[in-house]
Amino acid sequence: MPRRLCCTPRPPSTTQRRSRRRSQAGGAALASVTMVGPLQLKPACARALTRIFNLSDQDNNQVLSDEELNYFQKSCFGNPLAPQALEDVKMVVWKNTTDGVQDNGLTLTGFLFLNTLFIQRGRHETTWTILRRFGYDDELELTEDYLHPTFRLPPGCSTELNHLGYQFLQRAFEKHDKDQDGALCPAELQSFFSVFPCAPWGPELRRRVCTTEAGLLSLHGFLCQWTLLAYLDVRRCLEGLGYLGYPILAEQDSQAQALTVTREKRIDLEKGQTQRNVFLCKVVGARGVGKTCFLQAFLGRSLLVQKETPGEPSPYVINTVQVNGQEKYLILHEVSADTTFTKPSDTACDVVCFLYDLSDPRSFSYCATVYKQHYVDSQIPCVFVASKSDLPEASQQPTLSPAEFCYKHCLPAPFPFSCQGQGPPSTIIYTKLATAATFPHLNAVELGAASFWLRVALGTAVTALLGFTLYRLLAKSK
Ligand SMILES: Nc1nc2c(ncn2[C@@H]2O[C@H](COP(=O)(O)OP(=O)(O)O)[C@@H](O)[C@H]2O)c(=O)[nH]1
Ligand SMILES: [Mg+2]
Repeated sequence: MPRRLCCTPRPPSTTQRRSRRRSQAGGAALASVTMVGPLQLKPACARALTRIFNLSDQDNNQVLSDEELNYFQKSCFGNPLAPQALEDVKMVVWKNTTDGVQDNGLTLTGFLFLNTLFIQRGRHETTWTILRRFGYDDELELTEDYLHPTFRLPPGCSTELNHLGYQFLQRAFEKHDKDQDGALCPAELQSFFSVFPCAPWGPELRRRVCTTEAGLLSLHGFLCQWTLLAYLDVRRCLEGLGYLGYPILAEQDSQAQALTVTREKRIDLEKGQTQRNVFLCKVVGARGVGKTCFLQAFLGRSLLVQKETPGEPSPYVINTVQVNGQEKYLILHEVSADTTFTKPSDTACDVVCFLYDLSDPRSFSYCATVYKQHYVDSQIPCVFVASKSDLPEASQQPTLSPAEFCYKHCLPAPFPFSCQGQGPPSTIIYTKLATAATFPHLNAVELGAASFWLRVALGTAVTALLGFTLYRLLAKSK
């Protein structure tokens, strides 16, 4: 039994009864309906209809134009309104409300009035058809089927937004970017959130994606956030697209069509190529080596800028990098130094970035231990990074130096990194990480270790042992 849509239903007045009779005679009669007595929509119904109005107001000018009304009518009832019927509808609203029609379109007041009128005239089904089309059930809640359509994610696969998803989200962003400055200010963000039951994210987003210099959410940051959501929590991503009205506005069966499930990673590795566009990099290192700063540096923020960025640090950041001329999304995940690496999800990723503090003699051993225990036999590419390279180097305590350790394990030589200084930090290391993630089948030698060792050989200390191994290494890389 569907819920009642109105409070205080009243028997139709004489005028209404008369007008009903007239309206049966023809569409034009609608215009002469006079409303008497306030029939109130129930709050839940008014809320649902307000959300439907906001979604249908595609240019976000608070008015449904003829074109928007026709789109709405077509998606709810399958056919557009005849031009005369459209005029009649506006006329009846105009006659009965003070601000229901503006700029030759229907305002929210007008839209709610129209629905009240349907109900008052016993045409509840019309309003129910609208509500159901937008995913509401008898309780005026969005149905489970609507918010969470069936979506299968086999193990070893990941989820990415496809061009339909990006196109739709870009449109949603642009709709709310009223001043068209390419960023959403707090008021514009509030307007974007208006179709959600509660804000889908809070101020923590500033530490997760790139923002403009003024700290506002740019289109790039916005798309990054959705890419991260699709990758980490596909259920919430589908839900979010549902709140944004994806099936209706993109004219698709469900939000599932905005997403792609990637091929199983195992097959990518076998074939030596991948179609993926989103990669996950774990950032592993002892406490204090600079992991949080390394993540923020990926958003283009130097230490100085990071100190001025408000908010809690985020364990995830996401940005794009160019790999062989193609744009790829790279997610960095800061792995807490307390992690035990016992669950498969603790280790699973596309590339690992081992961070040690070049000025701290004890920080490398943590990386060496985690590498040997959890990654030495895996197919996951590993990259060692010597952080705080602006500070004087201390010799690391284990017997093998980081460079020797990497050499022994056929890994690229440690890459120096610093986010201290003027201007945005260098992005080279992030490109290296994304490249290693995109081409996991290429071993360290092919990824540049050979040229590094060549430089070592031509430069400083060359031991006899190194000479022989170098020869073998070079022969192998040919
Ligand atoms: N000199 C210098 N200090 C850094 C650099 N990166 C991080 N730090 C400092 O190292 C400390 C620990 O950094 P944090 O990112 O919190 O380390 P985490 O515990 O590994 O996440 C902070 O005080 C940072 O200011 C760097 O590139 N150069
Ligand atoms: Mg940290």
